[in-house]
Amino acid sequence: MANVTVIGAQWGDEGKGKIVDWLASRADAVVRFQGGHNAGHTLVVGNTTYKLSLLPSGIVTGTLSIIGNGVVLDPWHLRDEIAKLEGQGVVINTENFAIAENAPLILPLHRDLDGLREAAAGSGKIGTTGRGIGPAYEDKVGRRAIRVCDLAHLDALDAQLDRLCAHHDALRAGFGQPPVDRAALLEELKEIAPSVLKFAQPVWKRLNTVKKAGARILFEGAQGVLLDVDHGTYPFVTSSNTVSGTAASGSGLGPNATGFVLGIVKAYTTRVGSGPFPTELEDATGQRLGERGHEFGTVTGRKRRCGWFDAVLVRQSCAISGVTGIALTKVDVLDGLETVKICTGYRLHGKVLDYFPSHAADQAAVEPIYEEMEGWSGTTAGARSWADLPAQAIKYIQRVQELIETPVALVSTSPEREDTILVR
Ligand code: 2SA
Ligand code: MG
Repeated sequence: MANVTVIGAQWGDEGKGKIVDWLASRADAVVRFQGGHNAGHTLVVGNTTYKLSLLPSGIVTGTLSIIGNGVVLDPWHLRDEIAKLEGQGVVINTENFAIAENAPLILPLHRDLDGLREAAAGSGKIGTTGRGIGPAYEDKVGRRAIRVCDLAHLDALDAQLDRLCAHHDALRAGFGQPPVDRAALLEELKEIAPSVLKFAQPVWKRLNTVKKAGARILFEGAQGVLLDVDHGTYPFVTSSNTVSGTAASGSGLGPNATGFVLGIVKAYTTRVGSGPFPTELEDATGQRLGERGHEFGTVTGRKRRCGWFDAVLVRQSCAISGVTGIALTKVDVLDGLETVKICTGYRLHGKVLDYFPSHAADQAAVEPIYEEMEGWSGTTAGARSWADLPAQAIKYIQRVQELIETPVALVSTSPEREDTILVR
């Protein structure tokens, strides 16, 4: 296996966790390069279910797992997630886990601000995970962030705290909130510092060393291309770049390291949070997809919106992210439907579009153009080869591949690691 970069090609929750876990057992290092504990990756190994949100999925298999500089790190959440996994028997130590010393921290004041803004936005809210992701990235770009390496220099943090607190105090005042309790923040940082510093290092260096030694590196994306801050359904996006290119900048390896770009694609579409969703089904079929697909957020438990497969969106995601091949997941959720629909284009003010436009009002106004296909009555759940699939399901997969102009490399037929069809 060469290096692989796994990204979501829709709005997240495409089933990346299972695929990453499957690939992690064949990799020498697994790297998270963007996002934070807003991600939710579910891994089912045998009888055990692991729910990860910040740690790279490789941690479960004992593979070297790295949190890159592109991630925003909540140190308290990190401590809790490590404790939870250790409680499930997972071994986490400095041999198999490292954190980029230049990664910015998510602080309690970021979570506060995330919540205040969402509450104030009413029906115009983004529907964030409330984890402080956006405000933490803002402070990174605003050059105000406290970073992992600062935890080793907390006695020299005065000037940085001045700038950070001046900014946040002004914002908080706008919401009628008291200023940041600086002394308490510093105390909290002092208390948490050792549990993070233990793993902190220049991971760009470690990664370059393992790369030179021929290691196979797996880059684990979070969320999906349609939530990318540049390419997604702005402003209903997350605050990081979720496209494959971020694997390089978010880890400290050049773009030639990203290798095979595997786009994870769900056989239908889901979205959690607000924003446009052309193929959304607010009827019994949407309900059925949600129930059969267990479509609830891993992090927040929110019910996911469901709809038909949108080939226009996925074609666009694959192009923007240079996807080499896709893994198609959750085909079994479509089992038993009499007919299935695929969106092949949009109608906007009388014109036909073969792409998703950038303006929010246009994104909300496009009407999907559907192609209808016969469904299949047999089951695809647990299939491990093409021969196990009903003929009509194969036709559906082939049509998806044609429309998105990207080959299908894998088909996943259940959450189980081994229920996977390798196409090429
Ligand atoms: P944020 O918190 O600032 O990143 O939210 C901004 C938007 O990004 C969406 N978002 C997600 N969408 C799908 N899955 C995500 N992870 C969790 C999961 C979500 C959960 O895997 O289930 O448990 O609710 C994720 N993270 C961020 C979010 O819904 C906003 O639309
Ligand atoms: Mg998820």
